[in-house]
Amino acid sequence: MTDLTLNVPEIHCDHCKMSIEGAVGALDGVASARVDVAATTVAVEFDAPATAEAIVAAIEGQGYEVPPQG
Ligand SMILES: [Cu+2]
Repeated sequence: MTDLTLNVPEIHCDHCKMSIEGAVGALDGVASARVDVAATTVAVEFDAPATAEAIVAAIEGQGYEVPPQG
């Protein structure tokens, strides 16, 4: 299991939380997806076939920019 935490600055409310958790959680291989609205982070636990790239793409697909991390 891989833990990935992404900072997504455009997260600002429970709608963002529901949209992102729904999209990321629907990916095959994702065990859990949790958005912290106050911290603007998305914490994901996943295994193959999910990838970090697919998770970022799912977030971007909901309309949120995922800036370079780190
Ligand atoms: Cu929002």
